[in-house]
Amino acid sequence: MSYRVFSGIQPTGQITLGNYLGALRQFVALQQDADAFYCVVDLHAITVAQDPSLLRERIVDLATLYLAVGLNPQKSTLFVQSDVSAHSELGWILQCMVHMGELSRMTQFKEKAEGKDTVTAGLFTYPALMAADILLYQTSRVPVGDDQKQHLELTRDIALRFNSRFGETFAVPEVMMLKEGARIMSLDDPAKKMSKSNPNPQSRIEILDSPDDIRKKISRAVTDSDREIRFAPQTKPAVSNLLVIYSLTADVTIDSLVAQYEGKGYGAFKKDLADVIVAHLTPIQEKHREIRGSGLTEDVLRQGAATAAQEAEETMALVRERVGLGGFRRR
Ligand code: AQP
Repeated sequence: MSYRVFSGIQPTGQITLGNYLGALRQFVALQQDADAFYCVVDLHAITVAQDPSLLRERIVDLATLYLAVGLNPQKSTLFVQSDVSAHSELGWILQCMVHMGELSRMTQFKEKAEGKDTVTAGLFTYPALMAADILLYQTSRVPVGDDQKQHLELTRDIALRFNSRFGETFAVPEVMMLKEGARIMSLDDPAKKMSKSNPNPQSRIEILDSPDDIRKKISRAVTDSDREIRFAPQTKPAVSNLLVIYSLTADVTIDSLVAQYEGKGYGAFKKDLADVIVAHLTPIQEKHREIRGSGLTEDVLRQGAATAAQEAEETMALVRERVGLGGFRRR
């Protein structure tokens, strides 16, 4: 039987190999069996300042990338979060269900707030909006990278709390995470996760990077002190991260890579890794170029918003009734 999947990505920058390997690639695999809803979460993006015209461009770029990596709009619903106002409405209701203490414990908030003079209230309540995104669609599974695990756990707690207070309303979702690749690390610092909004572009491979840029970034990626290619995340985090990227991109095991590069040093390994990434990303980039500007993305998003709004409204009608809210316009 088909099951409901929901996930989203923020249009906060160019999508990285981390976003792709940890999340986006799973979206494509899941659409075979799942009834999937995939979202460009633009309301989440504005929890930090965004340039309006750049934001709009990135929304279309990201949705185009969804299509370019193989999401099929006949099988999955693709839409933009702000096109379905139920996200904001349920987000507010769930803000009234989540506790300040719970939000204060979120490591992503702490990381993003660190060193800033001011942070928005939206950044703090971000997990309530994320819970709304997921719960609106009666989602049973959420494919995400490791950094979203804590938010998912909070989503489950909020769903259980709501259900126990108001009666069964939401499906309680399960997190789906890869064993390897759920946390791809930065190329310049293996202690930090690869991130699309990291100010240093050398820290990440972007899916739309040119072959030249990919080769340069991989050749400059930090390595560990000895010259051995071994998988040891604790003692050799940089090379282990490159091995994970290689293994997932080329679809070969880490053990076979370690055997292949025994005694060969970092130069040959990095050159082959860059070739593998370029070969993997070239068809995606070609497809992206073909779709961008054709009008397909906009059509898909228009249709997706209508489908998602209808689905979300079913949940919202129940939520409003359970909570005891308004309802006069609709009666
Ligand atoms: N480094 C990563 N490795 C594996 N998965 C990752 N994800 C993010 N970084 C990695 C997963 O990508 C999905 C989309 O992420 P997001 O756009 O919702 O925001 P994020 O998790 O905060 O990702 P970024 O790239 O670091 O964005 P910014 O810089 O805007 O904060 C999620 O499933 C995430 O787990």
